[in-house]
Amino acid sequence: MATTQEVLVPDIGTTDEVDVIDVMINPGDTITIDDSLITLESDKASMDVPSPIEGTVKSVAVKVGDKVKEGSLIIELEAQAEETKEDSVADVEKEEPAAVVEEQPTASTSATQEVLVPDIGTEEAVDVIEVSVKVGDDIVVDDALITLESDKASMDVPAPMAGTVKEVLVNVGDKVKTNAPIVLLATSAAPSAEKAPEKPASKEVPVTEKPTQPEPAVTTSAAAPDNGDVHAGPAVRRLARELGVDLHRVSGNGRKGRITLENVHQFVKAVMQQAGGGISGGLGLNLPKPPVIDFNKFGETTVEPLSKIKKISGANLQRNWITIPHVTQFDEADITDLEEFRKNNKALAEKQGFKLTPLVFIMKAVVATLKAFPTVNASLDASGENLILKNYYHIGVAVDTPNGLVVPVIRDVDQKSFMDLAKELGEVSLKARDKGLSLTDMQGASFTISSLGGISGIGFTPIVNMPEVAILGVSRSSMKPVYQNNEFVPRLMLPLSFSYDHRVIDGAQAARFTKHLGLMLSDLRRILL
Ligand code: CAO
Repeated sequence: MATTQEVLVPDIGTTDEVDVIDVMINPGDTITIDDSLITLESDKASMDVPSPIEGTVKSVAVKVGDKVKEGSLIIELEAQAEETKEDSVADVEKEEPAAVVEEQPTASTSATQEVLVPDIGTEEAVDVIEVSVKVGDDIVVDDALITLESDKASMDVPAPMAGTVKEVLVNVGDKVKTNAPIVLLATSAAPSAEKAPEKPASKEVPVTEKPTQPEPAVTTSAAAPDNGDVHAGPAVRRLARELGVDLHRVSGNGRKGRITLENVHQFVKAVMQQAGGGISGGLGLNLPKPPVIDFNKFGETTVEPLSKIKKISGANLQRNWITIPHVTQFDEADITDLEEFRKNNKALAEKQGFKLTPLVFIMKAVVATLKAFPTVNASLDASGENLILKNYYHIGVAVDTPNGLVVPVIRDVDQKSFMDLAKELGEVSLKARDKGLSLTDMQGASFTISSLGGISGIGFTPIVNMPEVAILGVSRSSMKPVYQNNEFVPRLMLPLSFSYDHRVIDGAQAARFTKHLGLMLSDLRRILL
């Protein structure tokens, strides 16, 4: 049977009137015990008023901006005489305070309360990963005391009452179980009944859960943002006020979308990362941090620091990969005749002390193609609005060294013979592997070639070497049946992978580029035309 009950403002620790800054319910809402009804704010603190009973809201007697005091009517509630509350997902999400042991209760003066770890849903000890309070802190109801982390989830333990922290009984790194003491609180009054449930549950927040990507919104004006109408508890509002966070910009992942302390912390962290670089390198991206994993849990490990080259080239590769919209065009070039020519002249090169590999022919064919497609031999200027076309043909060649990838530059490739190039390529590769390259040796390329042809593979997606706008990847050639003049003939085919900056080069242009390059490679005499 339904009965109508009035819910009044409880003892709020002052006889003064306080402001109603948030009303979370509407007539017709079905609420459960401890659902926040309104938020009150005095000069010193703000606090949520939770519902002591469950039922359906018949009428709401207050609105934002009203002033109320202890005993003021908040709502009329149609309550069910018989409780039929079922265990549901909402129960798991319910934000409940920690358990309390009253040490020296007095009627209305001061008392010391021991706050215990609530029922954390496991008998195992879990880690204390954060202690949010220190001795002397004045805390209000729902302020986070500590954060616990198990294998599956992390959870804040909120304060069940207001008071001053007399002693903190746990440290970061401790392991605690349900009912372990957390803090001793000096309180001015005994805890109110509605804030000391018999078997409290903790709110679980999945470890992987992140707020949705926020826009930068840390308020820089002197005035605090008006957070009155958002769904957040007093501790969260206080933190937001301190940090100047506009809570309208923060996504809440608490019960009914309520904003939690963690949501505010994550939001501020994301904004700071955007402003200061962080993992996204100042690119305005809110990328999640890579997980920190102790691999020793799974087996024996050895730590090997990355080489200096890997660290430097890694940062550049990451920037280029993220900032350049890449597309890779794959194609094949028939190099049967080229290979015959190369083999015929290989011994000549060897006599002079160097190797004549397909790469030098590819370099020459690339330069002839760049001349036909000048926008590929180019860079975007700093504004990103102009293309700088280069009238020189300096080709960067990716060289694999024991310490990592380096890209020495062979200058004026258009003005050098195949033999000159073969000799120079041999020399710079050696210099690169002996760590003998200077900074100048690696500057000024207008286009880069990365050849894995000496190793293996049928294609890959090379990363454009900024400020260039394209790069050619070359894989290992192989004999393939090619349909020519009504029959299949064996031809030596060279796989080409042409990655380009789509802001500068479009797909059709890329396809024409690789087609033209294929023509050059299939008959080197075309280079001279
Ligand atoms: N198809 C078939 N065979 C090829 C080939 C290809 N595309 N390219 C080279 N070869 C052959 C060569 O002819 C040579 O064989 P022979 O000795 O019988 O003539 C053999 O493979 C080894 O060549 P090489 O690799 O020593 O010489 P190269 O001129 O082709 O390359 C260099 C020089 C410095 C580019 C290369 O040694 C190198 O470091 N490549 C790796 C570049 C790299 O790591 N790129 C990845 C960047 S993205 O991470």
